[in-house]
Amino acid sequence: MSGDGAVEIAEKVFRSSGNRVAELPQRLQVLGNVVDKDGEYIDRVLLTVFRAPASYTGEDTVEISSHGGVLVSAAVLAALVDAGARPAEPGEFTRRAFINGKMDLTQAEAVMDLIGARTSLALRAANRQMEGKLGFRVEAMRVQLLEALAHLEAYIDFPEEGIDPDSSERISKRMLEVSVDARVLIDTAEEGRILREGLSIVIAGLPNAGKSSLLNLLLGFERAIVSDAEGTTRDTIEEMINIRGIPVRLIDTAGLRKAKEQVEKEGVHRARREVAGADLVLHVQDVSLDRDDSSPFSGGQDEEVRRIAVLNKTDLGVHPSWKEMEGVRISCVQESGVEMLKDAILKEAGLAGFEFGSEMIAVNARHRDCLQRACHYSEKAAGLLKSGESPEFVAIDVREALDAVGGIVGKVDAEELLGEIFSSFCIGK
Ligand SMILES: Nc1nc2c(ncn2[C@@H]2O[C@H](COP(=O)(O)OP(=O)(O)OP(=O)(O)O)[C@@H](O)[C@H]2O)c(=O)[nH]1
Ligand SMILES: [Mg+2]
Repeated sequence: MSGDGAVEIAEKVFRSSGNRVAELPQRLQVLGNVVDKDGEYIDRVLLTVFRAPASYTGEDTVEISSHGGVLVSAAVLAALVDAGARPAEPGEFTRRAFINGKMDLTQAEAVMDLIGARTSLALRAANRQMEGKLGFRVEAMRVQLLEALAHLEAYIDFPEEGIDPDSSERISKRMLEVSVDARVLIDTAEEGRILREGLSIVIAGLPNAGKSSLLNLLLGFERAIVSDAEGTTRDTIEEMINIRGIPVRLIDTAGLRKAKEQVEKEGVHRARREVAGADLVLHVQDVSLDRDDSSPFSGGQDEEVRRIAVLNKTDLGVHPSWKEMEGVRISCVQESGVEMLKDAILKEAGLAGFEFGSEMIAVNARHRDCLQRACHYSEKAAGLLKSGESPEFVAIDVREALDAVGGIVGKVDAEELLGEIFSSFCIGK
């Protein structure tokens, strides 16, 4: 519970051998019972009081650790609500922490990234952001812009002077520095997307090539049905895996062929759709058979997706027609070639030796949009200065850039923006 009244409400439900919650030392766990409004015992719990501002939200906060289980925690929550509390909205604790100045917006977002992280690399990136590494960089940009704006404002106050070439040069240098800094961060957005959402890899190819066998092999358990009947897989099957710290959404699909029957047709249709939207396609082929040069891909969009030729069933002996063919040779039955395939995947996705810069920053899509706006207006302002435009006009663009940069860390007044960010949190964070 957080906010005014948290301690008073806790008082009504908590019993601990005569201790009053209001008098408990803060940050010390105390053993006691939670009771309902009729004084009936619910659970034996530990309770901790945090006094403002030394709490997660910056407000008075009371934490109750009850036994696990759905009924127990529901009963404890119900007792608190009966005593005057209300359930938190999604992300409300972190939202309050942000509003009370405990963290900037990039740090608040990192809380979400942290909870959602699926690999150790994603976790490290979230932790860096939570430490304020991104906020720090953005703050430096803000200072540059504010100083540029202050100089421009001074000229606006004395219009008869005009900007002297020296100051003009200095201001435009600041603006260009901001745009360079912004570009460096924008370049991390693709890594950020992959760490947050996962690299999407689609397994595709002719029926019976061993696509589902490959999914199972990479996954480490028998997830998809494997059989020697062509057209075994109909619907797409999606699982998350971790390839050397990179989260990957691995998608098995129906064999690409001209299907006759309705369900398989739909399966092939779905397979093509997945292929067109993939970051990378693993084109699985059976090397024990004579090589057929015709592509199972339909041309157009799905031909443009990056692709790795995966030459499967090497254990059956390689048909001579595959001799010259480039690709990763594997056998799902013998479980060979997997590490080479992983190397190839990371290389093809541009993630070989994936390391962030020493600072491990990887921005999200919202940051990227703000940074692009900042970049655009900083460069525009520099251009206007160069062409001798009056300071009023230049200042308009500098303010736009400042607004964009401020949006990253939350230094703007935008209820709507906050609503959008925190509504994607889970309840209780
Ligand atoms: N010998 C050998 N057989 C394999 C290998 N990989 C898969 N198979 C066999 O090939 C057959 C087809 O495998 P699946 O994984 O079901 O093939 P698929 O590409 O998913 O097939 P569809 O879902 O029908 O498109 C099965 O009998 C597998 O056991 C391999 O590396 N070596
Ligand atoms: Mg299959």
